[in-house]
Amino acid sequence: MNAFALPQIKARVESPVASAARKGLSTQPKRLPPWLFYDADGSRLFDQITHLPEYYLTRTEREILAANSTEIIAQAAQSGGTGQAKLLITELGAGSADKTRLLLKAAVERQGQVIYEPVDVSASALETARTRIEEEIPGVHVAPRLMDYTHGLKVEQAGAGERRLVLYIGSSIGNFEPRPAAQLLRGVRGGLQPGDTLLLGVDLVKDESTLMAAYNDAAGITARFNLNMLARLNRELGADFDLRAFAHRAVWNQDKSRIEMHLESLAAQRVRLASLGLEVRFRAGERIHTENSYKYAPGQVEALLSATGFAPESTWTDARGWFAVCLGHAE
Ligand code: AVI
Repeated sequence: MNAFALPQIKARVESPVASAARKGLSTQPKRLPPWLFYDADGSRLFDQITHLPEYYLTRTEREILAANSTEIIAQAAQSGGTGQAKLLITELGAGSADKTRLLLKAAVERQGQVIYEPVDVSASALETARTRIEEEIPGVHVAPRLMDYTHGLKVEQAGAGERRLVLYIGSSIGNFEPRPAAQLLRGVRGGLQPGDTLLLGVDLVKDESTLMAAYNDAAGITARFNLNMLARLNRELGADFDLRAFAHRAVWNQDKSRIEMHLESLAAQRVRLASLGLEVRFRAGERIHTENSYKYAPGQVEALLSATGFAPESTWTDARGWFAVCLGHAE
């Protein structure tokens, strides 16, 4: 035997899905992180959610962008009193081509050619965005960036006469608690130069019945989206969750100004996660917290921008005041 042989240490490197499940199901109260929603099935279900009659968010933000994209692009190009800059557009999340298209078209009209950088952790989402956008909008060159932007934005500095416009639309910031949301935006600011801009879309507080309906749709698609998280653990970790023994629950938490999504165990039961060698017990009525979706009060989005290194410039909203899109420049 080699005298220098290292002791046999069985290193177990778990996948992010495995560690999230082990950690979240071994703590009290149980919770699973919302990024677990988005495997291929979950992404398809989310796309269906965005077309539901009750899910006003996507439609309303699109309405705002349709009415104001020319002005938004013009403001971003002139932001910080730097004259007329050429915009380089970065989007956090690969984005539904649908809403992004409105801004890209306005940018092409203004400057002829645009470089568009979708940033995402999913290579397939980036590839879909690239083909869709390049096919649909001549003048846009898509430069995908495979990256986790929640730990800071690492991008090249915009060139002379250029400004970067970062899009964080779709109210995705609402899925972060206040402190991580501010950390995320500070991380984005860290990758930008003064005069670069951020366009942030947020869902606003409104009457409870409208909010509740958006997360409890009659067709049951949001329930399937929520339950898909357990189906995913069955597929990827050899778990034996019985999907009929859990129910989708979405509730409005007034104190925290957020919709919470949970999966409630309908009976006392044990679930095995074979590849983790883990058995998890549930009491009847016990819940797994899967998502928060924060709803902002008017003025709160500007305060968030100011607190994270951006000077708010303009906010656009819809006629009902249900959703807001706010532009701020890096100070
Ligand atoms: C992606 N995010 C903004 C959605 C939301 O409304 O918070 C996710 C979602 N959850 C349930 N329905 C949609």
